[in-house]
Amino acid sequence: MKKILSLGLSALFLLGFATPAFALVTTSQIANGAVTSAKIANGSITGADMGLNSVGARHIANGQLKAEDLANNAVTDAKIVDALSIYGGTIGDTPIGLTTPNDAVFMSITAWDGVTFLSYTNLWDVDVSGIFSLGYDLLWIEDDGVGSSPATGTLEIGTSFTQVQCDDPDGCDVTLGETNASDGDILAIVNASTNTANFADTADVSELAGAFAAGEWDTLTLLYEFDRWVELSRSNN
Ligand SMILES: [Ca+2]
Ligand SMILES: [Ca+2]
Ligand SMILES: [Ca+2]
Ligand SMILES: [Ca+2]
Repeated sequence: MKKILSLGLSALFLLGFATPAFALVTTSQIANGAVTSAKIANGSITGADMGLNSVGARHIANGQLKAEDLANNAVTDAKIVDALSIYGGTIGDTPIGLTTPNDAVFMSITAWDGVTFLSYTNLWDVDVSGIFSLGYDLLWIEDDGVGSSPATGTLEIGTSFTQVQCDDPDGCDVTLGETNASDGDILAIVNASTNTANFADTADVSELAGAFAAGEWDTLTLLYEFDRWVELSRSNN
């Protein structure tokens, strides 16, 4: 009688009339490649079907996860660690703390073209605890080869420190340029040559306390005020 009952149930299963409570299907029962994406309906596997950490980096081939696979704003701030560590990479066109001032600590920052420091708390615009360096630029004026006539050159600000090298034994007449200058620019000039560098007191261009014939190692410091350079100080060294 038992035998007959057992045969009867098996027959029912084969005919699809009943579903046995079998154990879950394990990976060992699925041949490699047996389940392809074509056999899985769109959306049939959801996050609830997968255990925590069940999909690791080793399951995603290089380049397989693309922008179109992620809905807009699918990765929220909560899913990203607070500490951003980039090893051997760069940040391109990525604003950090764009609208709200944020703190960032770096060992070293190199910026091309320009850096603007804005005051948010009105405590400090720039707080330098190390060496404050003005950079270095050189205005080299060659000997014009004309005796008793000074050579001429135009000093256009490139960095806040410019060294003048005058090779003309008759001296060099240096004109202050205004093409690169912006309101508030500071320019410290040092004559590093034995020949004299002459700076004129010229209205609308270089407003000095008077003409300055700078000898070797003499300095002239200027501030650009709207539409002209004005003298801050000079030193006869
Ligand atoms: Ca000359
Ligand atoms: Ca001017
Ligand atoms: Ca003057
Ligand atoms: Ca001197």
